[in-house]
This record gives sequence, structure tokens and C-alpha cells, in this order.
Amino acid sequence: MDSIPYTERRNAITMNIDTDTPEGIVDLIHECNMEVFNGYENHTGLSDDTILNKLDQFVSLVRINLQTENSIIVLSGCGTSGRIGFLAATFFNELCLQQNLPPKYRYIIAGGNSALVTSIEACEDDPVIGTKELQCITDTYEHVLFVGITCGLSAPFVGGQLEYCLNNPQKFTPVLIGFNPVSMARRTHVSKWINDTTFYDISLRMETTAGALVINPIIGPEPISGSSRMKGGSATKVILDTVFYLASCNNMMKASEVIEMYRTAVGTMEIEGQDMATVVEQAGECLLNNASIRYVGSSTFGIWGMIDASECVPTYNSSYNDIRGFMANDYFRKNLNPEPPLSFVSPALHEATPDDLSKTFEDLPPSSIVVFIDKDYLLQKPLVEKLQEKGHHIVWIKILSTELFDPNSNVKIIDLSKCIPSTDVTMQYSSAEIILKLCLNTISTGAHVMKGKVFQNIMIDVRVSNVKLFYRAIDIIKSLAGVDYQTAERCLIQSIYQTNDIINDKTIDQHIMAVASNHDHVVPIALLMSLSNCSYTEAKLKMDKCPIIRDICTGTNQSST
Ligand code: F1P
Repeated sequence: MDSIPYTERRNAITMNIDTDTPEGIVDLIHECNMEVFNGYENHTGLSDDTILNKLDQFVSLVRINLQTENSIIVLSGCGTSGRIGFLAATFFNELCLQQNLPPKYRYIIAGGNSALVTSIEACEDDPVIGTKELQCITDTYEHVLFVGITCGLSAPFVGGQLEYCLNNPQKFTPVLIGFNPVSMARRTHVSKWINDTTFYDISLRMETTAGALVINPIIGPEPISGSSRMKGGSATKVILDTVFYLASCNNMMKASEVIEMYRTAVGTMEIEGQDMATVVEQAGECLLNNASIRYVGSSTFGIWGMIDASECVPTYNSSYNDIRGFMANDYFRKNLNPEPPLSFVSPALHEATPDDLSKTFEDLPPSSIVVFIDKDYLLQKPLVEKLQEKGHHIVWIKILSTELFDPNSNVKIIDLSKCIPSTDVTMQYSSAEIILKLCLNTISTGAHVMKGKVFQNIMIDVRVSNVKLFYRAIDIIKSLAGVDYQTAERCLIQSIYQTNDIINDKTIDQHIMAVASNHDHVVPIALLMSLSNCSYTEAKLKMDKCPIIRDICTGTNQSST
């Protein structure tokens, strides 16, 4: 256990989340979220003195950069980490403009703009592309504060960029954000990293280089093991918002005071637990009945919806149409890095801002759920009525809206406005975003738990879309089926290639590419093969009869043969 990185460990709090009630699921996730602020085991989370000290140093670095000519701040990451970097860059650039300062924040996400709303995970294994993108974006600047985010201290895409910064100290000041000690940084080799460099080597260099900063509080394992979009994403957001907020204002607040404000706001979410549980229950039923979940929101609130929805695909192998987010204004497109149109490989990106939402929602399966975020519920009243006429469920997540609620409208309300601290507008908006993120994560995670996509607290239908997830899948099979590494790996590979043959002439990169065209339940089938010592064909047949993946692990499914 000791050698397993914290970000991959199982959280004792959620060991039985899969059999809990919706209320229980919401409470357990909340309890885990609070560990970000309150600590885990003997670690103190974001309140750790060393970390707070480093955050104050980070603030000074940002302040200097904001005042220096010909300088920028680059935020880079893969998956959720890249998405949170994008949102922070967009938000704080707006603040710069409001303060008549040049917008200095830039973002890089592995896989480009499409990866903001779609899982394009394989790019995170490429340190060379990471470096090239960094060179390209920083080419004309003299000073760069580079912030590499990788929750597990694992993504080679970010590793390559940090290495480039360390090799060019006259121009770059690198900061690394993640949630493991450096000793647990990933030591796996990836094919494209020359000299067999690993993320561990780079983390070690970061830790021992004067001027470089490693911000790596231990915030405890995720509610669903390895789901770093949850606590990892939230902690990343708190860190970035705290630092950029403090750097942008002239008050003498310390990082600890700002973090305390977030802690109180998140802690208060408990009072809405019952309403969130009702929505989790509805959302779970919705997925079980093949209906859909939709989020609608404007500006960054809408983007949070799209992001939450997109993350369910790699985490739970959910289909693109199960949960989707839509923008009610054009904010998203306006804030994207310029890219050639052909690189927009994601349909979610094209379809992000439909002209007519009611047309888009015309074909929703019966009893779907549409979640309106904040003011959009009021702006979209005619759409709400249409959807209700068709028997869909409407949820309103109220955060910053001060409108009163019509009690006869048959709309389920989650009133998070009570959690917003009375402080300045920037902090209020940022707190609203983190609270919204946690609420959406709870709904989508809870719904997938109820759908049976989680066994105990393990994501048993994870998509094997990069090296990290390949090894995670092997660990899941190994521990749940009680088989050795070789058996777990063989079953996984046979399931990926949908064959009973032994495949031993292909690389991990090829396995991952093959997953892209195999939408079957790759990991559950491999698990079934390991559990029942059967062939791919037999396991696939059993699997096709099993609508609830969790039943495989409990043995319910095996009796059907
Ligand atoms: C990056 C990431 C996650 C995603 C999945 C695959 O992880 O893309 O955001 O949920 O786990 O990896 P990290 O580099 O932040 O650890």
C-alpha cells in the first residue's frame, strides 16, 4: 500500500459507496472533498505550512511576471488539469483587462482545444509534443512563468515541458502542481521520452533546483480511486485561484486566509445534501433507463457543465450522449486559442453552442434531466416549459442568482447561493465556480455509481486511453480477480483486441490506439475473463447479458451462465 501513490489509492471513507443510498453517496463524496482542506491521515492538505509558504512565493512570482514587460504565464496540463488551467487563464485574463493590464495568462492542453470538452488522453504520453507546444507559445517572450499541472505527478506531456524549462533557466521559471510526494512521481518509461527519462526524474530535478517550485500537498485519495478530476481538480482550482487572485489585488491577505474562505464555502454545501441526493437519484435512474442528462449554462458556468460531462467518458466508459453540456452563450468559442478548423476533432466543440437549444433537445429520450445552471433557468423559461410538457425533469442549480423561486414550477432546486461568502466579486465568482464544480462532480459520479459503474470505490469500466490508465486497469483486474500481473495483462490485451489469441508483438502505445476503436467494456470483459478463467468470447457473451457492470464483481452476473 505504501508504495501506491496517494492519487491512485483507495479512500477508506468510500469503500462501500457502491451500495449506499443517494444521501449516503453525497455525504461520502462531501467528506472526501473536505480532506482537501482538512487533511488526510497525518497530512494537513492545503493548510500545510510548507505549502502555504510556497503559495505565498508563487504569488510573488506571478506579481513580478504581471509587472514585467515581454513576459507571460503559461498554464499547462492534460485532461482535467488542462481544462482547469484553461478556465483559470480565461478568468484571470478578464480580470487583467478589467484592471487595464495586458492579459498575460496562456493555456496549453494536451490534444488542443478539442480536449477541453472531449477525452483525448493519449496525447498526455508525449513529452515531445508538449515541449513543441510550449516553445511555440513562448517563442516571442523573454520571461515565462510556467505552471505544469499533473495531479498524479505523472503526465509526460507536462514532464517534457518542465524539462525544457529546467534546461532554459534564463527564460523560464517552472512551477509544478500535483498531489503526491516526489518520491511517488511516476517512474514508468514512455516510448517518446529520450534517455529513458521519467516524470520522477523531472520531479526530482524540480525539487532540487533553486527557483523552481513544487506545490504538492497531500489531499488524500479520490472518492472513486484515481478519479483525479474530483479532489485533484478541485485542489488545483483552489491553488490557482488563490494565487492569481492574491497577485492581482493589492490587499495584504495571505494564501491561508483565502483558502479558509474556500473551506468555509465548500463546508457549507452540506446543507444542500438532501437536494443533491434527490438529483443524484434521478440522474442514476435516468442513466439506468437509457435517458440523458443535460447541463445548460452560460460563460464559465456553462463550460464547467461541458467539462463535467466530458470526463464521464474516460472515467466510466459512458457514451457521448449520456451526459452532455451545452453553452447558452458564445463565451466558450471566443476564449479559445486560435487553431486551424481541421484540428477541431471534437463534435462536442462544434456543437457546444447551438443556435436553438429547444431543437437540440427535441429528441431527448423520455424522462431525461436538464440541469440549468444559475441564471440560465430564468432566461430559458420557455424552453423549461417545453421540456416539462414532454415529461423531462428540470433541475436548477442556483448560485449567484438572487431571483426568488416559484414554488409551483415543479423544478428541483439546489440552492448553493447560501454557500457564497460575502466578499468581493472576484472571490464570490471563484467560490461559485468551485461549488458548482463539486456539485456537478457529485451528480455525475453519483449517477454512475447508481448505474453500477463502480465496484466498492473502483471505476471498473475505465477507458484504457493512455499509459497511466493501462496500468490502472491492470491493477484493478489484479486486485479484484486475485490474479497475477501476467494474467491480468493478458486478459486486458485480449479484451482490447477482441480476440482469444495471445498477442505479444504489440507495444503499449499500439494497445492504447486499439482502444480508440473498441467501445466495448474492455476492462469488465478482461475482469470477467480473469475471474472465471474463461476465453474472450465466453466473457463477451456473459457481458452482453449484464447491464450492470458492478454485478460482474459481486458474482451476480456469473450465475447466468
Ligand atoms: C490527467 C488525466 C486526468 C483524467 C484521467 C487521465 O491526469 O487526463 O485528468 O481524469 O485520469 O489523466 P494528471 O496528469 O492530472 O494526473
